[in-house]
Amino acid sequence: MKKILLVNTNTEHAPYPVPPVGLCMLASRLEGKYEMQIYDGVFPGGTNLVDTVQRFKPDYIGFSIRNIDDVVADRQVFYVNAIIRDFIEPVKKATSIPVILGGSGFSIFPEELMKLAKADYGIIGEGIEVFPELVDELEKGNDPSYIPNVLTANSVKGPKKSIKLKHHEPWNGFSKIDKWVDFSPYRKRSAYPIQTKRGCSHGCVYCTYPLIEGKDFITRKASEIADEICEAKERLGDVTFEFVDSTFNDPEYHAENICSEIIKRKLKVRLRTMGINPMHTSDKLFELMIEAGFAQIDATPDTASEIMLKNMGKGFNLKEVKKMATLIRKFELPTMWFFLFGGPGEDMNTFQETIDFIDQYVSADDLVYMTAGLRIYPGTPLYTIALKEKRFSKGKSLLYPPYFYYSEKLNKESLDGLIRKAELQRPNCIPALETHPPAAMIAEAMEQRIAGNLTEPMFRTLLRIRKDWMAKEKQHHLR
Ligand code: B12
Repeated sequence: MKKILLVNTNTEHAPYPVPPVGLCMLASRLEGKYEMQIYDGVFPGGTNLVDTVQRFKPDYIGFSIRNIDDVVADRQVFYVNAIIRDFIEPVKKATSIPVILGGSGFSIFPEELMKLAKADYGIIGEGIEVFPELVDELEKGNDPSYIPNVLTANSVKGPKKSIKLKHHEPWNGFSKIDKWVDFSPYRKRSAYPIQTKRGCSHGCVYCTYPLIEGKDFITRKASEIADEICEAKERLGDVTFEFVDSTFNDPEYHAENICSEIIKRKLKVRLRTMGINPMHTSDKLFELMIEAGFAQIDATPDTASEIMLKNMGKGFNLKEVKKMATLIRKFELPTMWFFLFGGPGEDMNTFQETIDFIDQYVSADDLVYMTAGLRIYPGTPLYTIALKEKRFSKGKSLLYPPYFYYSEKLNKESLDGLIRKAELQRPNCIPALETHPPAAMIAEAMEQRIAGNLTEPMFRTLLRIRKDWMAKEKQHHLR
């Protein structure tokens, strides 16, 4: 049987280390047909990768490139050089097996990354359908460049866009993460990721999700998702399950079906999710989510200004954002809020409208992340807006340095100043630059959680400590 090694090149530990769910899905799909192994670089970096390659002797090697940069204008961590230096180049030096690239970061900048990494093949977008097809064609000795979403070293002339693929619905998204990678180091501060669908049909101007996942929602069966959670719980015991979909409650019926299935089976699990879409919230959804075991959610309206909701292409209105906020308070669901300032047309008034919303609707125990500047990615509506505004010329690579969009009416300095002022008056509001808590704060939080047997979301513990530290610092200055 031919062998395939899949390599997770993501070494980022903030805000917490994330298990390579996409690679595990690929491995689970291909096992049986090929002998599969995953090298998880999160904790060792690339240190023992060449040893692994020499021992396993794969016929093909796939590298997942998830993160390009950290999307924070004032930090600008760029991951790509280290990925090539520590993972891809050492393997290329040690062997001549075909190098295949994929992953969400790769899918945003496929041509640039193919060239930089001197890769043989690349797959844009989801891999579970295309990766087996690519390997089959290579096994037959065929040129695979005709396969939708596949790039080859000889056909890197772009732009080749992510093309909608036919999934064999209902599709099997089991990742069985702990079978492929050691889950124990993830237990401390991470969660078990679950993807319940692919795709995003929304049109937020800056967002890459439709480019990576396609524009249509392609859902998994609720019963299959419950099976996956149930089996993982049996193997791993007490872990938090995190939904990693673009938005959890789209389509609305899908989120409700998943919750109902979990309730029906009495799974008694701890759940959290990324983006809740304000458009599809209701008492019914929140009741089901609480009963199913949701311990926290992320609310990502980006803005609470009617004008900016429109300019950012959010597809929902302020009334719907207020409704979501009211439901969050009613059901006392711990929430991390995310606001993104500086989009097209942002000015002092629209900024203030969002701050007023925070004051009126967001609990002081909930966290508010405030980011300034929108990272521009090729293929997004914001890219077209920026081109029209002559921010840069067509063809300019936006891979590095990352380009951040700021409204013409509110420049970077003024916006940073407004955010700083808002933060000083509201201890639960945190600018993007401070979203990685210092190691000492994390250590104190872990201590408190163990000593007090705390089950509250980690962000609540961190927020309390942050408030204590801020109060102490204030007292110190007053003395
Ligand atoms: C969920 C998510 C998070 C969650 C993760 C929670 C968790 N427990 O896993 C949280 C909120 C913690 C998070 C944090 C961050 N994230 Co994030 N995240 C996502 C999101 C929405 C989904 C990722 C995911 O799990 N998808 C589901 C799995 C199944 O899909 P997948 O891994 O992509 O794999 C499929 C394909 O990509 C492909 N594939 C994958 N690998 C390979 C390899 C080969 C060889 C092949 C052929 C195919 C292939 O096949 C797989 C199966 O179909 C993506 C956006 C998106 N829509 O992809 C952003 C995204 C990956 N995140 C991004 C970023 C930047 C970050 C942060 C750096 C932000 C920050 N400053 O903190 C951190 C980094 C965290 C870390 N430790 O790495 C960026 C990366 C691009 C960039 N600009 O660099 C993305 C693309 C969003 C964006 N801005 O466009 N994130």
